Amino acid sequence: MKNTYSVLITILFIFFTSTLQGQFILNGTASQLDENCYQLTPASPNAIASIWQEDQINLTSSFDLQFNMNFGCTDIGADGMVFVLHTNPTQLGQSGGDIGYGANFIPSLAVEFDTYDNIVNADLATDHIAILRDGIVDHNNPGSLAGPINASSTVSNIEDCNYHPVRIIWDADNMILDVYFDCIFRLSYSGDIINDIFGGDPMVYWGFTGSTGGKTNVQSICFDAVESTVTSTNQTFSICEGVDIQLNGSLQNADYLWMPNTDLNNPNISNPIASPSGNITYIGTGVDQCENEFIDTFNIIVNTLEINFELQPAFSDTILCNGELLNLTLQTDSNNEIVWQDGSTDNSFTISQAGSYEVMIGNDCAETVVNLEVESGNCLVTMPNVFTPDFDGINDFFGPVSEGAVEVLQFKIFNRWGEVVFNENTSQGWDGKYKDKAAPSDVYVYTIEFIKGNGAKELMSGDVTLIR
Ligand SMILES: [Ca+2]
Ligand SMILES: [Ca+2]
Ligand SMILES: [Ca+2]
Repeated sequence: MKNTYSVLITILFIFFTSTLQGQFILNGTASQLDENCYQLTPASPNAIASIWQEDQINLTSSFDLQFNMNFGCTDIGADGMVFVLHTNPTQLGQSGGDIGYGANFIPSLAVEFDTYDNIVNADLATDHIAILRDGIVDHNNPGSLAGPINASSTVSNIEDCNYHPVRIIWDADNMILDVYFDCIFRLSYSGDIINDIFGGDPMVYWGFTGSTGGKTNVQSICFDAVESTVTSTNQTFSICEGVDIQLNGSLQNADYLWMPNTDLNNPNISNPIASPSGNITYIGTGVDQCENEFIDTFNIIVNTLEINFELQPAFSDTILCNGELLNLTLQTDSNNEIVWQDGSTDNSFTISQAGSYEVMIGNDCAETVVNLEVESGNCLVTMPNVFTPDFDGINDFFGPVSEGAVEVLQFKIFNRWGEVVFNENTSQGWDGKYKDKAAPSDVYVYTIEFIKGNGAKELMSGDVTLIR
């Protein structure tokens, strides 16, 4: 049974920590090359393609996407690819200068990577990027929101057979979209995308379009490194003792360093399996292909399968002393929740009348219920002022007198010269002997510290007359 439960828990955690990238829906000439790579267009004229993630994202949350784009090997080729946020996951656009995007995409927000200079669109002669909305590719139109600007900060041509790292970050709090190309910041758009473009609906599909026209190129995209939802994550998971959990770092397929590196199957991958025996915080630092660091924090709470606790005062000999309150204190693992029968959750509880009480102590994996029967009693402790240690069975010892239990912590008796004649932690008390001889009749001084039946500590002092 326990193993079945473990497997179930592990699967759930993998599901909840899955990243932004799921399955793509392929349209037009798009095809999947391998696990991480998709070809949008072959080198044939007027090809049109789009690929869309099958799950929507919510633009009220930030995202940080990284992927690698290959625009083919022919500088005189065309036309490029476009990153698009749109509402229809099967949408195809137009070929040629529309780059597989175009008038079909209302509403949409897009980042074009344009490798062909269409004069009619006021393109740049160099390969360029721009931020667009609603399918508009004409840079003279206000729908061309930012750019165009050279895609690369150093070279004019990106149709060079190489994969180029691209990063698109949506900062939902500040409503800023940033675009990086070849690890260099290139372009930014600031605006209320949800309301101004998508009519208030934050749920959109993300994907890519691409096309060729009279000129062609083989164009493809790889998702070797995909960041999930925010730049750095800080997540807390609660697991049962003995159950593994997978830590899913923000970056996939990246070098990672996890600290501490204990109880991990591999501290240098992005998604190690952790088998912690107690609460632990793992901090993983991943480095992407642009040398950016991503820091992921996983707080793992490990719940015991057995509930350990300590109740003070120990309950078997505890009573509610007449005229007093009974203050209970419960110590248990910090992961455990405490619920008293009145719904209070502190680790202390005050009882003012006799009766039945109950406390539940539990965590995500186990719980126990403790029933308390509280009886009232007389806890008054008195110290006699005279005793007669002649061993006739009457009044032979000097010590605390009580109906209830008394636990002596310290009990000292002094003679008139200040010598300690008795120093023992016993409630039976002093038998009147000092150094194995009968101490003389006299007045002696005492101090005593003890715990009463309700757990309360008390200190008393005074004098007592020994009579022979
Ligand atoms: Ca070109
Ligand atoms: Ca163009
Ligand atoms: Ca070019």
